[in-house]
Amino acid sequence: MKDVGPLLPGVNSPADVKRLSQEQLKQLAEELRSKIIRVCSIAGGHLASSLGAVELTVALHYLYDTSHDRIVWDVGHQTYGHKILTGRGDRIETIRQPGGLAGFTAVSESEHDALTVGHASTSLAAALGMALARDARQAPYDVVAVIGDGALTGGMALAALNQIGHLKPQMTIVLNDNEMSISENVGAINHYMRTLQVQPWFQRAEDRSKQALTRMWEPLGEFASRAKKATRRFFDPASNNPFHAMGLRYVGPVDGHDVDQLLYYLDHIRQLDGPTMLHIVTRKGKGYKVAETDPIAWHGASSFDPENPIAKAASHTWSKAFGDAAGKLAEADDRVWVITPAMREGSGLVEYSKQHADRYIDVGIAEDVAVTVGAGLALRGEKPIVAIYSTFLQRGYDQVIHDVALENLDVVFAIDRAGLVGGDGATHQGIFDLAYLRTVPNMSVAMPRDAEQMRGMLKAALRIGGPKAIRWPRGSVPVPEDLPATEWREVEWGAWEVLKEPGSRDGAVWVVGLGPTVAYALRAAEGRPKVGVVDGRFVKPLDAKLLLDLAEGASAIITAEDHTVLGGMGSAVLEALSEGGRSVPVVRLGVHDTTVPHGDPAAQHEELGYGPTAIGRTLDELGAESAGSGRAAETLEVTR
Ligand SMILES: Cc1ncc(C[n+]2csc(CCOP(=O)(O)OP(=O)(O)O)c2C)c(N)n1
Repeated sequence: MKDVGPLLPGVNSPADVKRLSQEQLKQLAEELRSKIIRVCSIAGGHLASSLGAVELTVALHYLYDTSHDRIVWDVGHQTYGHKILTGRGDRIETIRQPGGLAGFTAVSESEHDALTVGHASTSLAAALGMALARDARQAPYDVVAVIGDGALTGGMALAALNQIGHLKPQMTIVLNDNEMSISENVGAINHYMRTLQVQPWFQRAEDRSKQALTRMWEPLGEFASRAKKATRRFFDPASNNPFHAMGLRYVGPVDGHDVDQLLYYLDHIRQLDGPTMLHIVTRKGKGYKVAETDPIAWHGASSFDPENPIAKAASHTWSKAFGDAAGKLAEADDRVWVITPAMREGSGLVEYSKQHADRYIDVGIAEDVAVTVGAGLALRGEKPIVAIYSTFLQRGYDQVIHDVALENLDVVFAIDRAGLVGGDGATHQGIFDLAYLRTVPNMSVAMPRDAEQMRGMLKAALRIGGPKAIRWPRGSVPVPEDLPATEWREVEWGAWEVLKEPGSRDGAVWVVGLGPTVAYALRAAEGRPKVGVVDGRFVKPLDAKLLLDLAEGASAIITAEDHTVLGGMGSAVLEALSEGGRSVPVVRLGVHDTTVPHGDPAAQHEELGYGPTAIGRTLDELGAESAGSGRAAETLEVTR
């Protein structure tokens, strides 16, 4: 078969993929790979995972028709190839950019995206639901779930397998095993999968597998006894195979970069009854040397020069400041532990994990487990810090209430990525945690405005005890002085801080900021004598005494937060004013009951009305103009 030039420009839909010959698919996969590298080099993205799934993507689109068949990609971060093959090639360069394609699959983006995702481990449950719906309506479509070995560590995925093996609908589960989560994968199933690949019978069985597979749907009686044995071994390789034990047919492991093999197995499996797991082995970053060598650095890449690729690592981030702080706290107290649900790199814990390996736990993508392991440690007198992203703590909410808060246990929640997060978009926005945490009895919720305060809060939280949540945003922060934890100044728990006094408190407009909005408020208040600025760094316990003092004589209070206003800091302020019997107009700035897509956070803060310019506009509306602007104070209108 001779090449017919570049294929990708002529492939704008799955129908175009199907028009190619099977021999051309390898070339299509390579072209897809080059395009993904180029796209990620421009603006970054989930490079390594998408490269590893290229052959699988091509094979799936060759066999299935995603305008009606449902392919449910777990997390959805590996779908750059899928997006290109499903009519989005012309916009793929906009991925994760403001107004561009989403970084994950999204039902609202394309009919070819079966599920809106971003969080891991949901594919199997969703695919089960789809298969049940199909069977209830006797509809003629196929359901395929694609899940990585990392995502399989999530309890949701395992619980869904349990149901799938019980209900046994026809479906294919592709287990894309590259031995990696973002960092090296963890857990007992992961270990089991490693042993599976080195068993000598596997090599022999793989050689015989095609023959065995062909015979799968022959009447059982026709099986020759040798073929029967080979089939059994390949399909259910060991009696203790956990997937087999859960009621699934298991096939594999198979080379996930061999399009012919993938087509062969996928095509046969879809003709079998019930659920079948096809275990494929792939290499994360496949086909791009740097990404293959260092898939951790290239999991989520920043822009790079494709000729001279160097993975950029941000240096002075909040995450790094936390990791350093955790290391110092663990040095000072041997009861301090750090638990991460599969986010070692993102949470700044690489150094910590080496220095304090005996008090570091990566539980896999299992946020619920992270929280309750913390509870267990605390019950035995240890001092756990659960390091977790705001958006992922949503997965551990019941555990926060039920396992930690009810007994007022000493668990510190170190919450990263609080606020808008940028390219990851709607599924990852950390804008709900204040609301869901401050309603929990015994829980404290705080947000530092700089890394020194973060350290002071962590230190105080560990000393005081009880459930304490400390949150910070994504992004950079100046590095604080390098001091041992014993020399850090604790932040007074529950105390707000006045950062700018107005000319007179009488008739003043106060802006209460939180984290990044503190700096915004200070900027907006510059040159405005009527305006005072407060750091509302404790949302719970709120500094009600100071708040009520400030409210006395104030003409208005503005709260600004990188969070939904429903249940957030502004709501807490309103509640405290109401309970304290103070009546003062309050304008709450923040996210107003809406989803927020991917974008540039600073620009979005302005658009959503709580960036520095937007706060300034609100101050103008409230009659708190700059000195000398000459505009008279107008009737107060609380518009937001
Ligand atoms: C609930 C949840 N926790 C954490 C993450 C962050 N995360 C994104 S991808 C990923 C690793 C997934 O590994 P795997 O499923 O094996 O896919 P691979 O990238 O290796 O192809 C993690 C931990 C997430 N998306 N969702």
